[in-house]
Amino acid sequence: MRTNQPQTIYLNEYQVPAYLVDHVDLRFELFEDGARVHSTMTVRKNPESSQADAPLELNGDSLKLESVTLDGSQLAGDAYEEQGDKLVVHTVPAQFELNVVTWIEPQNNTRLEGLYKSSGMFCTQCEAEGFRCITYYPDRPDVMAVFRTRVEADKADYPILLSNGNPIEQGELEGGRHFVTWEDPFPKPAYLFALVAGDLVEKKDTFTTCSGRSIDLRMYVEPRNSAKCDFAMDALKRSMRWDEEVYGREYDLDIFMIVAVDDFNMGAMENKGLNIFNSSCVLASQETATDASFQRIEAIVAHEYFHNWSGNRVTCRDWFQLSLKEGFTVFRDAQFSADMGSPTVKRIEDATLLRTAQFAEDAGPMAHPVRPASYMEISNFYTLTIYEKGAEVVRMIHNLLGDELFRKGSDLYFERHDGQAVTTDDFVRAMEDASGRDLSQFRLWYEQAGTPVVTVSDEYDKQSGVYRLNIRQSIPDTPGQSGKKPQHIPFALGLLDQTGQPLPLNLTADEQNGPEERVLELTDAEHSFEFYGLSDRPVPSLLRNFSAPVRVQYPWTREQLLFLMSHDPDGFNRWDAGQRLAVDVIQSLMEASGDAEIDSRLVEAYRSLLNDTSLDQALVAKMLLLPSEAYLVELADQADVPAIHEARERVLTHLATSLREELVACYRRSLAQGDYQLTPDAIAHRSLRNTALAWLLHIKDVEGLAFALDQYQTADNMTDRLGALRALVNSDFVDEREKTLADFYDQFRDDPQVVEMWFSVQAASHQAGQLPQIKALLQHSAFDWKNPNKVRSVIGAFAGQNLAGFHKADGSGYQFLADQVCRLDDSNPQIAARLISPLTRWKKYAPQYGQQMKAALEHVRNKNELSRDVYEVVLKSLAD
Ligand code: B3K
Ligand code: ZN
Repeated sequence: MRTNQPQTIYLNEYQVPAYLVDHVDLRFELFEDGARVHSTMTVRKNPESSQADAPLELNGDSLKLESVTLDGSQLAGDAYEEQGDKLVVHTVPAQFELNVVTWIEPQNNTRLEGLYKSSGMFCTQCEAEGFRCITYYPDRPDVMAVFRTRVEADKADYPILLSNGNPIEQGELEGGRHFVTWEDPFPKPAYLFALVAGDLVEKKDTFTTCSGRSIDLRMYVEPRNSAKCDFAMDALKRSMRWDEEVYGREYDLDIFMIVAVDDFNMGAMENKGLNIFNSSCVLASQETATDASFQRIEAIVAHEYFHNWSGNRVTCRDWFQLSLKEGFTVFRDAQFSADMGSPTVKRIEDATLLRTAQFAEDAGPMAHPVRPASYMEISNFYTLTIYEKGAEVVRMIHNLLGDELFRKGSDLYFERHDGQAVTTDDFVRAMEDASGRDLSQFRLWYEQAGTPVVTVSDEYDKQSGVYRLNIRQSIPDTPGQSGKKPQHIPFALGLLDQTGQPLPLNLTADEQNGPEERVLELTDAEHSFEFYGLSDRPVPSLLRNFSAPVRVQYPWTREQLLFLMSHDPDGFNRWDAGQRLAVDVIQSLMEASGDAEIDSRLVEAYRSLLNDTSLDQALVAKMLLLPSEAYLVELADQADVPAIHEARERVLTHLATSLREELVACYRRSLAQGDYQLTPDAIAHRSLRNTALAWLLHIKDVEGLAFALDQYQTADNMTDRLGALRALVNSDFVDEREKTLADFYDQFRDDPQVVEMWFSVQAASHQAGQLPQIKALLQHSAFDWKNPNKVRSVIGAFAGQNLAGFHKADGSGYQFLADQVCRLDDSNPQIAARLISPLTRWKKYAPQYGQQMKAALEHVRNKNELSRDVYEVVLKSLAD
């Protein structure tokens, strides 16, 4: 057990930096047994700091200090001090040049923070606090400097040497070595620093900006990946154009580079001019990537590119402001993806993630506001709340202001704060100033954690023709926060008549032709809204397009849900009505003892979805997917996973058996859709086909088996090949499953991204992913403990997606996870802290499970030398 507890950092203790750095000159000498880093900083006292004679404090982690020189004189040993994670220089003048030389060992860096090696190349990850693993530096985002970086390495092994900005000089050195010097004219925080050195192939393209400047676009990948770059390059160009057109943002440097690396803790990183990507989030080809991967790649390429303005040109003052860049940038990439594909489908996907995982986070022990007030380890705060809820908060501002004023607000924000490190409050203020709207109550979205619950009831008076909605909001207590104030919630709604026609929303008796949709603004704990001139009781369509990240409670009847499923003009709410109906059917099966009947109306609703080809097939493809087990857990009080799993499987079996003919027809129809394309419609057909296949195999249909084997063999793309494999893996056809799995591995064993899919298809399956099988996967020759993608694709998929395999009454799944977390904590704490998250919600589960989960957490807590990352998560999860 650890003895010295890590410190908590508080937002309200923020102080401006005592010293500023204007320029940094870096020189990296890269060798096989380590790297020497020479840093020369131009430093001055911050005129805004009240700490008059403060010593100079620089952050450092795992560094070997070789020398410190101030204004050309080497400092004597008593002039400075290395204090754990700091270098303190006791007395410094008002302005000076400081030179620091450190020795680091990238080849032994398994944390993948700072400078490290991945498949033979050097690369970096500095956000949030990785730069301090490279050299001593004021590693905080409000210290912004102009960086010049010289990289030196062996020329044969590392022909490509990259850093931020534009290349300004290159040349040969003795001993077969060479160098390249890069200069980034835009002042930036150290977290945006990047360096890459390796033997990489270069893919070239260009982009002409709106003002006519020609930008060199470059992708650098290992030679074996050179055929997998086109899609990302195209997505990059579309992102650049889109940001000009929609936000008026032009790219600023002369070159923009993307590098793919295999070992990476997260998806990608927006380093200025040199984005570094996890290979799985950038490399793709028709044969090796699924539709979901293509869409993810497009979104991440856009996201990192958009950060050039929302994050880099305007950055965060401190890490409490993380959502300033992440929430805004996720909102921007969601708008982009909606424009590139189907807006309704994109909204459904985002809302699904939010309702399944972010709501769970917001109701658990790690719940925190979009702008947290404290943290121990900032790496733990790259959360769904910061990213996804943060994006919803920006979306609500967009909805309240409308397109035009929102754009005025974002223009003002970028113009006012260009080159600055600012706060979420500055963002909201720019929106207020540009629009004239008062967002003071709205700011509570940044300060209060927890998902608001909006409870709706209604009354209709036939005589007066008045329909009244009573709307209450409440926000649950979260760790450290109770008694919350009502928030400003934009609540979009419509009313339908009995034939499904939209009704005018007249808010006064005199109004005649009110709009068919309104956004009500909820600001009090309780409101009543009256709608006039209605000759019949209407059916309400609530929270259209998921206009706020809240839970809506309304006593829908199944009749109303069926009606909305087929009539609501709001595509999102059509889907949502179907989900609510399916949830209701599954939940009532769980409540009823014995063999309760399954409502035949659910079957009929799915039958019409399958039969009616005039419907938007992209929406149908989404509507056919039953609510996930994870979502059903989230909705439960004391979740009993095996019971949830069994009830959901029963509904699936019943639907598939009753709709067998329709499924076969749907399968055949969607197969006849022509050549491979990456359009929303083609994607929808592949999704329909693979859902039909999965359902048929679920009921062990032999014709379905023939379809699956044939599709597996003949597919010209990975979506269909993997779809067939997944259907087989989740079926009872054990022999075919094993044979196909072996064949798939043989075909793709040299492609790490595909091998990762192969791992996760098994680990996420309750058929192929029971604990002994998971343990066998960890022994597989392709498994690699040092590679985060492999760890996620087996252990992450097992604990996060294979709920029935993971949640066993004997606690074996939990104990297994705890052991793996302990093992990983020594090599890569960030990954360990993420992996443990399924255990943190132990209070959510029925006691026989929850207690075992708690015991597994306690086991982790008792480990020696726990990292700060895992310590914080375990401590908070076990708190009362
Ligand atoms: N900003 C990075 C995330 C860094 C995570 C550090 N632990 C990627 C992104 O959100 O674009
Ligand atoms: Zn981001």
